[in-house]
Amino acid sequence: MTASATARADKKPGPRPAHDRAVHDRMANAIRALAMDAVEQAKSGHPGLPMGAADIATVLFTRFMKFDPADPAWPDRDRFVLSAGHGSMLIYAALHLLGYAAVTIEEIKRFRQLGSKTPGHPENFITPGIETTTGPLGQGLANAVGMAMAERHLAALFGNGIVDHHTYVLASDGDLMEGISQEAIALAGHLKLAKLIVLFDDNGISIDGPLSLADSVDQVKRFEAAGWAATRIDGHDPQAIARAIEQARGSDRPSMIACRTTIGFGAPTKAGTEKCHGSALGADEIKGARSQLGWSAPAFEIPAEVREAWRTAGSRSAEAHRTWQSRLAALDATQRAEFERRIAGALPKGKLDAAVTAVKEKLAAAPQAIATRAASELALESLAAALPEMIGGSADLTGSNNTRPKGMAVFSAADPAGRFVHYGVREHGMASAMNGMALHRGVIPYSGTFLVFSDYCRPAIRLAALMGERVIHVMTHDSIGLGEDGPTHQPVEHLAALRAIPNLHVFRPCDAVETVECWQLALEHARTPSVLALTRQNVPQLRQGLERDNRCAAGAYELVPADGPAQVSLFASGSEVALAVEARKLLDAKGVAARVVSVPCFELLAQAPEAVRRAVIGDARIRIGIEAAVRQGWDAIIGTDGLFVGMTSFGASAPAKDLFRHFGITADSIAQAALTKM
Ligand SMILES: Cc1ncc(C[n+]2csc(CCOP(=O)(O)OP(=O)(O)O)c2C)c(N)n1
Repeated sequence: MTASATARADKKPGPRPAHDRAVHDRMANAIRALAMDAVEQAKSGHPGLPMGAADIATVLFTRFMKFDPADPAWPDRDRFVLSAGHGSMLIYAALHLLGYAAVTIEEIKRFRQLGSKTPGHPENFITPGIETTTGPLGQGLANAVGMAMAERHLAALFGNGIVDHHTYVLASDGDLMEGISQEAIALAGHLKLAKLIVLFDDNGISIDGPLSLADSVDQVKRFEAAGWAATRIDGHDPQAIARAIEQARGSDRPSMIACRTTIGFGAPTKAGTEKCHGSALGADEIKGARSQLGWSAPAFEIPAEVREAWRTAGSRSAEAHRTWQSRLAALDATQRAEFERRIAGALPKGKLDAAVTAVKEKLAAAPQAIATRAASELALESLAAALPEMIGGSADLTGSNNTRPKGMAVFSAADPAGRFVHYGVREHGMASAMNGMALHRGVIPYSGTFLVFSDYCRPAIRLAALMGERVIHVMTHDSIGLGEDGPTHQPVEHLAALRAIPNLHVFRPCDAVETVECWQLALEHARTPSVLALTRQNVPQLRQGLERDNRCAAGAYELVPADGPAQVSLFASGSEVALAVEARKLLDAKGVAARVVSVPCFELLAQAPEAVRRAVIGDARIRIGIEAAVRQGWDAIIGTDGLFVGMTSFGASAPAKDLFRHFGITADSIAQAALTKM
């Protein structure tokens, strides 16, 4: 063998030879037994999927997957996404059997209990070896598309010797019925993500009963139509599974393998029916299953030879891991440091600060009365240059969202080094793929759509917040200020709805300077996703002069003090801050002292130290909140007796100026509200 051939062999260990059929069956039955026993003990859970998909998982994990239980975070491990998260015992059983230290038999016994490593649905932030949090069907599949995109991108930058892994998904009927799956499949097919392999647990059963009650799609044809390689096999035949996976690994397109399985395989009366989908089988059924499967070991006990076979499989990639480490060590020192920095998610701090300061200096020297979406583009020109890990995109609104800074190449099958993704009109798939990219590590995804379509992204944003992933959503056209497109496009309740999600930062900057500060905060918070709500319409630059501190960091701050002891506090966000500043002048002319507080981020204000919060809120007798959206959430700042100038209905189609007047969101009406309350 030549040296280069040896290197290749190191890099790509071929599949392990097949286990003897009897051995395979015993290994798969270990998954089935653990699933039955854990669900029975918890008196809740889903035994049907793990029992049905046990053969698939056994072949995949013991013969194909590249991973090292000793280092679940090995950057070049193959990813496995259990998109059908309700079947969590499948992955817990596999992790336990393969030797992942965190998933002990005690944890399996504590399935679904408080504080266990084996929660009801897989949580990546609880259990080492779990790649993403799944449960809401369809999300895992779309996350996996993002993981496969990140893999291609990083491979293009750092070489196949450092990044070269597959992303496998186990998806159920439910995953494929959800609309998000279409977005994910279409995007993956278009991008030719050849290292993405979906194993479809084609059991023809969902909760209500046979799939035929609700669905008659030919999934093979559907995937083929989207540019995938797709095939149908017997999901209980280990040889057929292995052959199909081998073929998929050689494909130049993403692959879907429809594995015909029997839900609850082995359960004497419930197999093949919805009765074993989501409840404990019961003692008699389990007894019958044990006898049918030829599994005589007591509950939670794995015979030594079966455990040994699984452990051997668990250590099969240790050598590949070692050779990967030596390739990383042999990398040019700068490249290696950059790869490690990016995988760790550490920002090049000095560079970020310098990029932010550069933008602020420009704005101080030549103030700009521009839309905050345009200010965001200005910020991105600097930020994206300083942070090569930023991968942008838009759901077909690139020119409106201003998310593609000049010179950012397009990510495509032909150029995976590109950093701008044309997601197409697929907001949900985009947001979910972004989660997958962030989970992969090595990239910071940001992208754009209209704020009103945050509803189309919401399930994925919620999961990003739950997982604590740094994804950044640029959401422009953030109020009636977008004008003529009318109420279908004018967000009214969206800020409140997004602010209701725990661990999500919703930023609504008032001008160009705040916009760059909010970008900085979104990037710096590594465990919190962000939404940047930005205007379509121009706004004045209210922050003049150069302030190096990030004033938005406290969530809110006094932008304009009152002339003397404040009688009125005007709190506003985004485009309405300029109205508050105008209203302050009107009040001043009437001898009323008012201060203006800009509130770019409710959540950061809520987290600020009590003294800071108190000082910002102040003690003026009259407090007025101003935001071209519903009041919900504002009482935390203005109190239940505070006044609110905003929206109480949907918007309308007209030029923006007319709409602000029509809905009474003007400097006059703000001043009038204060005077009436004096
Ligand atoms: C978005 C979403 N809707 C509904 C559910 C509730 N749910 C859990 S599993 C399931 C469908 C079960 O059918 P299938 O996906 O075929 O899984 P299997 O019965 O084969 O285990 C549903 C509706 C969910 N988890 N996510």
